Amino acid sequence: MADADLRHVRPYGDTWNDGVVQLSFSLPVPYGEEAKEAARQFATKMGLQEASVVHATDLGEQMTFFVVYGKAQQEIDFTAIKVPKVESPVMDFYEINAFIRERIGRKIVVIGACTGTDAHTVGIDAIMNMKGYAGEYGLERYPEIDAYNLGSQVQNEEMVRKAIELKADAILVSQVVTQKDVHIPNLGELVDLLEAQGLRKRMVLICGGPRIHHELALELGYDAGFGPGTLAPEAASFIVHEMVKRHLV
Ligand code: B12
Repeated sequence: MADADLRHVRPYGDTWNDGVVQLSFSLPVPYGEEAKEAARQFATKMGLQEASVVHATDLGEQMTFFVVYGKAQQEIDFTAIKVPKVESPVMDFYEINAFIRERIGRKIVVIGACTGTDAHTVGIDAIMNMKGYAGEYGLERYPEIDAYNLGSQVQNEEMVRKAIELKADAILVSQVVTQKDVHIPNLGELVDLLEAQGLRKRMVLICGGPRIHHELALELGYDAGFGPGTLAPEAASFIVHEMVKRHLV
């Protein structure tokens, strides 16, 4: 294998740096040879060289799905990439409970929900449910955490009301639907409501979902953001470290 020059990175297809990528998309045209040619021309206009349609499926209703191969000419300077990440060390179930006992000295209270109009509960359940996800217990199983999963389509006002009632140390928000960027104002509204109540600085606020990343979360006024594949210990480790760091104990 050739030595990678990380300042000039291109996709690897068949040979080093050949730039070959696979692209899939649908066009609103009836299936046929003209459709394939339209897809090839579209990929060429995107800048792919030697574009070739390797798969086309009739989706019905004048819609065709394509898979196209082609050679991209662009390259990336990998050494110049900086991505904000959640930096706190990840502990396991036992270490987190011990950390809470020793460094916080009381049980902590967390509330979580899928908020706004979003009804996708599987993500927040994966983080909170007793039975857990991918081999990791959810927060309800942690003896040192009182975890309240409020479910789906919880309005921001209700989140704030519950946070006050339960004296929450941390709020966990899940946002899965991102069509038309619906998650942006919804996530921002919760921050505004917490600030209006003077609560924002007194609690840890995190969000997660398949299209959430840490940088976006910080921009929106959250303490951290967690993307696809997150496990409960990652969220819990961040919460407890953040509580100690900010003296919220
Ligand atoms: C199951 C599902 C549904 C179910 C939800 C059932 C339920 N009780 O949750 C039902 C059928 C109800 C549904 C409805 C809809 N859905 Co739907 N659904 C899905 C599907 C197939 C799987 C989602 C899922 O369960 N993922 C598994 C979990 C474990 O992953 P996750 O959510 O990413 O969670 C992980 C991380 O993101 C993170 N995480 C998530 N939240 C949080 C929170 C915190 C605090 C932390 C720390 C971490 C964290 O940790 C989790 C574990 O690792 C996806 C497609 C897909 N394959 O992803 C579409 C999908 C999400 N749905 C979609 C859509 C459009 C809809 C509808 C609008 C469809 C419609 N027109 O009616 C409705 C919306 C309903 C509503 N009001 O929200 C789109 C969203 C597109 C977009 N970009 O917004 C998707 C992507 C499908 C698609 N390709 O179009 N859906």
